[in-house]
Amino acid sequence: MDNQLQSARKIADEFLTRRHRLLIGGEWVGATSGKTFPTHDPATGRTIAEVAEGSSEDIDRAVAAARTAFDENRWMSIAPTKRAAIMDRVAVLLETNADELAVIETLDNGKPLKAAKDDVLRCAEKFRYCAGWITKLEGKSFDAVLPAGWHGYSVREPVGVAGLIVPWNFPISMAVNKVAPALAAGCTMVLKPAEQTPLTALRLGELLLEAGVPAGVVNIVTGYGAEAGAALANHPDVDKLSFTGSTVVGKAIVQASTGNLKRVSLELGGKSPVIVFADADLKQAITGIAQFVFGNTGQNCGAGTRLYVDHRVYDQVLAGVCAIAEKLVVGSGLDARTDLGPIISQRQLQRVMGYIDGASSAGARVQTGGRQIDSEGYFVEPTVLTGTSPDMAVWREEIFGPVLCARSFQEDELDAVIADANNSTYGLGAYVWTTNLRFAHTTASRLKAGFVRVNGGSHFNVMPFGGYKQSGWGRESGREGIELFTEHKSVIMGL
Ligand code: TXE
Repeated sequence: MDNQLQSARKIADEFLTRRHRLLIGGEWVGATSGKTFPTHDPATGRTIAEVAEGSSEDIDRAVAAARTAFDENRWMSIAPTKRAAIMDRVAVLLETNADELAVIETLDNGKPLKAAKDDVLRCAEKFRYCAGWITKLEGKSFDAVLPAGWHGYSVREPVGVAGLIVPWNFPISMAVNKVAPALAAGCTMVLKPAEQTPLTALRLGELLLEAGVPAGVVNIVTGYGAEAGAALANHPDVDKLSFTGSTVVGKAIVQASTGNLKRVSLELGGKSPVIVFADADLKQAITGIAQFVFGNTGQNCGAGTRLYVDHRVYDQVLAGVCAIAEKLVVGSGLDARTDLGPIISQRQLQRVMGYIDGASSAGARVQTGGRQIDSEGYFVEPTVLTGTSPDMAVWREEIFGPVLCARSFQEDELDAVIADANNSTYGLGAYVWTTNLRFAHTTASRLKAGFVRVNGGSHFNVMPFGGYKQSGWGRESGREGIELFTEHKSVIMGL
């Protein structure tokens, strides 16, 4: 471990031993019940910290604090350029504390340190990007298209108090993906991190205060989904709920929101297809396929998990992806050699193994991997399956582990492949590997997915991100991501 990392580890260890409380109205407070819950290092299964267990009463307190901050204009009364400067300061603080945040993230979530640090640095970029929108959320004038004698304009206003519920696969990134646009739009908020990974969100709370975000604008309540999460989704004084997580809970949130018809945006699961044409740059495709399915140990809503390869290059692609899978080092995220960290929990590990074992029993072939790694912690081998059929759960359902299902297709079967790729309750992402422009454009337009990546890529913070069908509602990132936290008001005036 180099010196920089050693000192980050020391600061992170000091952070872990603190009392982890709730952030309500600018103060760190214990849960009303006095209860705490443990958070674990998935690489060892051991408890690393105790965190305040927020209840519905704590959600009430946090929502009240956010409401007061909103009604008192504590955030919006700050000039737009000054608000942007505060958000820029958050970005700088994230960068300055990136090593320490990365260590905390790795201990809490398991991901390799380098990946955790990249996540933190991307969070800084997200804050900067969103800060830029503060001065650009202007409205429109309608005078030129109105009858004579009328003056009409529209304004974007913050929606009010936002509830933000985030998962454990990218803990700090998911929190920032919601906090930064909500702040840019002028909202006040209550953030509920995942119970498996509450720690970096709490550290983020400290940095927000340090940067000058006023008390009560961002409140953080750690706790379980069924209690604190459900209370936030049901709360009559929450104007907007932004959720990332499972489709099952997404549906529960929609139902919970009907009480006051709060605005809801959802970023849910996926089962993204990957189509490889024979003309693809195979080296690039093989690396990309492996990266998009095994990255973050497959715990990624956009993972490319259903692979269709033109039969002429199928053997080569399959062998290439298997060779990468076999070389990936699975282990503790703190070890610099590690490529893939653990699965988040024993429960998720069992779930992943259930899919693999179920597919093997149903006749699928394990080309590589397929086993749980016998050690402390929750490790599984990166796995490639063939011989799966569309009726198998492993082909249809989101596994959220490093598991790829592969099959080949004949050149005259493209229509069937696209129909099959679209035959999913999900529609988050899709991947196409080809050097042929016609294939690239026609396939991208035919796939029912919120994002299509041709020869790799990302949404780079600026492009819309979200899904068709049961992958969600709304698009995060870009202008739409900010507008999700606004109301559009029109004003008409007789002159
Ligand atoms: O998710 P949950 P889980 C998928 C993935 C994974 C599966 C289960 O397939 O295997 O979901 O993961 C909060 N009201 N994704 O069970 O439960 C919870 O506290 C309000 C895809 O961990 O959806 C946490 O903060 N909130 C996904 C958050 O919801 C509730 C990322 C997510 O947890 C709640 C994660 C309730 N009733 C899992 N119940 C993605 N889209 O990236 C739970 N929560």
